[in-house]
Amino acid sequence: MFESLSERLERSFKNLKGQGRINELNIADTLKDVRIALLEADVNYEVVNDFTQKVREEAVGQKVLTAVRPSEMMVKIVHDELTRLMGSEATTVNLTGNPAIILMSGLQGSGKTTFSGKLAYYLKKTYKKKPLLVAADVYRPAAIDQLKVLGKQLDTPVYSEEENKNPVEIAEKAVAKAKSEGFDVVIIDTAGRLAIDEQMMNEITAIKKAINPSEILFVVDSMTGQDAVNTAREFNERLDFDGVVLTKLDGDTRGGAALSIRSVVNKPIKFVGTGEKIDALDVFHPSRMADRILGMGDIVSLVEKAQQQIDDKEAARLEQRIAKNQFDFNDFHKQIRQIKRMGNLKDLIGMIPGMGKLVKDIDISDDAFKSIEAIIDSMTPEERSHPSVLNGSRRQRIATGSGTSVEEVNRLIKQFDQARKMMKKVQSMGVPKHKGKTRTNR
Ligand SMILES: Nc1nc2c(ncn2[C@@H]2O[C@H](COP(=O)(O)OP(=O)(O)O)[C@@H](O)[C@H]2O)c(=O)[nH]1
Ligand SMILES: [Mg+2]
Repeated sequence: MFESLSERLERSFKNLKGQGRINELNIADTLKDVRIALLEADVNYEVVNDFTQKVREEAVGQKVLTAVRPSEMMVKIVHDELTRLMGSEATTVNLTGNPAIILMSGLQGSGKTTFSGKLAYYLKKTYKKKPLLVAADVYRPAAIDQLKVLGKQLDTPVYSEEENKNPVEIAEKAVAKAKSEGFDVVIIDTAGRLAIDEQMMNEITAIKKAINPSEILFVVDSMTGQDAVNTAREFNERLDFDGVVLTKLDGDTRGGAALSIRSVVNKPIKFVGTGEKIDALDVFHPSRMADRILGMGDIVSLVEKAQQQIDDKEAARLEQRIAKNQFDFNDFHKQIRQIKRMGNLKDLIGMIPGMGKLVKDIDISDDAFKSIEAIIDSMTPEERSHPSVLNGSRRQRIATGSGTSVEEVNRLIKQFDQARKMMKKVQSMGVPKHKGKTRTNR
């Protein structure tokens, strides 16, 4: 699966080998290669653009981790971005309702009937469910037989009406039967067409309306690449389905569908089919899929560990400085930069002790910290680490240098003092103490 994509991505990281750190310049070639790799894997053009843009932003803003090489850092960044692209979290089927009703949709040959059988097997095994399979593909007699064969193999009943050509009626009767006979899940296999057509869409929409399913799954052949994405878009517009099933991932699919569908239709991939056998079904895990695409799981965990260590070290250092009343404008500035890098300011602001008050009157936008940063930048190193030397003439100089007013400088310094006191107070109120601190107190 995805062999050539994996190979190409791996090769693209080699560009960065031996470089001291990631910057706009040395990352350019790598990004170009990543881009080509994705386009060749038949990933949607816009998705690729968005992807490389995000990777660039992430990479250039990264802290320098001395424990890992830039190429390793890039692997981790691309891995995380791939995961995000595929939806981050695994999501499963909605089994609420008595019975829960799961409706299949998709083109002919996508794997609906096969997947219906697989899903029945999976739900029996994993959730101890009692499913009823429903043959609502009324156009091909062979389709009903195919489902019956699967049902027999699984020891699961199949509801069908050989003479009835009305799939809506069949679906309704099947649900009624499930209710009266104690089946807790109804899986409805429907007819597809070779291409999108109006009749098929009307039919499945009518079934949806009649039985109000708890879950509509769109089944698609991953080998069809960009076509899969387009079909998904059309089905979603008509049906507003709940999730995607990607079949035939065992073949030599290039990966485009797996990587594009989620962000194009904004619906999660829930399952993948990996073979013709009844148990060839996997719950879709975005990060595991990213692992498989990159094939570099060990590097990813290496970088995670290094990041964790840096964060722990920094947190411990900061804690000590607050305790000793040494928290200064350098630390403050570092914090601001960190917050900016993390993105969504509004969510993060409340998480830092004392910080909420400091920015209370400031409009929280991307450049909320602009004047604060300008003021800190205009301080001398001594002023930054010893704010107590900031007398009137220094404040005047800083205001001029930063293009702000003395009032603004005064306000910042006052608020900084308050924040510092607040932090110390918060810390002495039983925030877990770091080992290093206990030692200095002895
Ligand atoms: N290799 C492979 N073949 C599959 C998979 N899912 C379905 N198929 C095959 O694809 C063909 C069409 O499947 P079917 O379930 O009849 O599609 P439907 O027309 O949508 O009901 C059959 O030959 C299946 O055996 C899969 O995950 N991997
Ligand atoms: Mg079928």
